[in-house]
Amino acid sequence: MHLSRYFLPVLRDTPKEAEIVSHQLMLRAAMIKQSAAGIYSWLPLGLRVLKKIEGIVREEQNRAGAIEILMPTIQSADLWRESGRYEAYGKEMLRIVDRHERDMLFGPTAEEVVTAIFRDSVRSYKDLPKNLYNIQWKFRDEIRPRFGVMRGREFLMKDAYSFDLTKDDARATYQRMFAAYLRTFARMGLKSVPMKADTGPIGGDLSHEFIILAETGESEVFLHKDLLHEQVPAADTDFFGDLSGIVERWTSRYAATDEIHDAARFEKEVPEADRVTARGIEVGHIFYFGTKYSAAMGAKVQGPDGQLVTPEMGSYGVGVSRLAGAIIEASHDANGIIWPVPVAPFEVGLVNLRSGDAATDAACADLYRKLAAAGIEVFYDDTDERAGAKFSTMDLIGLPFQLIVGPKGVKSGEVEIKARAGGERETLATEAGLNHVIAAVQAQRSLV
Ligand code: 5CA
Repeated sequence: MHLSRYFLPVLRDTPKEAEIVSHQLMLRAAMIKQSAAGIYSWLPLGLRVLKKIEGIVREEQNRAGAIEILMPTIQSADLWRESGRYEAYGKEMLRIVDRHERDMLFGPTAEEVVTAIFRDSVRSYKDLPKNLYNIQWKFRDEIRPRFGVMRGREFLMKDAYSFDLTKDDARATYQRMFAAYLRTFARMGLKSVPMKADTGPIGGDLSHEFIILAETGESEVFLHKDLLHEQVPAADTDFFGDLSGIVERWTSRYAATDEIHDAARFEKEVPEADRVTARGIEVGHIFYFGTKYSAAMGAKVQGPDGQLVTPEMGSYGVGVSRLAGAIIEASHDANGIIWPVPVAPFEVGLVNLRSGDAATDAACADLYRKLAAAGIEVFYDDTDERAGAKFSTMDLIGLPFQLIVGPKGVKSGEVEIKARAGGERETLATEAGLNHVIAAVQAQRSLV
């Protein structure tokens, strides 16, 4: 992509309305633009990040056996009357009346819709288990939308819903999602820690929040420090085998959000030197709630003995749009964002220090072609801005590697390379610099 043909309206100054660094940087780097309170447009650079996050979530869901569908954003109130949640959900639900005076709503979650799909199409235990997910916009009329996409009113969620014949099967499904979440967040360069959680309006008695530590997190968290070094399941993990060992390893040490924190237990179970108190961002939340929705909505399948059985359910959410902000909270410096390669909007920034100079233009065009041929996503600053402005834009948008090309280097057959994370610059012979950057990108594409 050539910057001269792109749409990147970066802001030089920090917008006053943004309280936390990810919100400030997302606005400054022209990733998002607010449209109304808690409602954002995604500009090209932000959309590329959102799609990368979505892609990782999708791959890990598929690996763990979940099947993608797409449910509507607008739902019928009657479905929610069946589950008894229509009145209970309160003011967070955006209620809509259509032209025929029918009560509709913008879905804040989709347990009812998916249970109706299941009820109308699955008849036999032989069709179980099933785990259906979608990546779809949700709306919650949050009383205080804030922190940009971290607590929006409209936000993108991956929500999966599982149906199992027995409690044991449901527990195995829960464990599969648990393990998939560990991989999902690690692949984005995040350290997530599952913590026992309150189930709120979704219900049930077993749930874990997946929390990443960041100073600006909304909740205070308490955990054993070893959890920060625990191993994430590898790509070749058998997701259909027994995953209880993985879950056991991740849940046997103390970890709790302030909602359910028990100070006495924390002090008893965790030696003082191992106690970590920090702030966290909830990037995922998984629930096992048994037959709460299947029973209320009359979803049944025929069991092996011919008797009707009400399936056991769970639901599993990932805050896809929230993750864009959460990753920035975890990875930035004073100059801007530092994208981990797997979620970077582009992998390499190519900076032409003298656009219009024939030799420099030709050298850049050649590098661009070679990077693209090697399958690297390149963002080429071919504008006639001054060098200083180009450097600060590149640092702000946080592409993992920069290739800097000026007339002097072209004459001596050299390029400068810079890794955004460490900030170190190095001058290498052009071909060596090119190969170095290609190898570095390839090495960092898969983090687990
Ligand atoms: N139905 C269940 C699981 S699919 C559910 O809705 N769970 S949830 O309420 O915990 O939401 C799932 C995830 O969505 C949260 O972990 C969080 O990462 C994200 N999320 C929730 N509310 C918001 C919001 N207002 N803005 C951005 N992300 C949000």
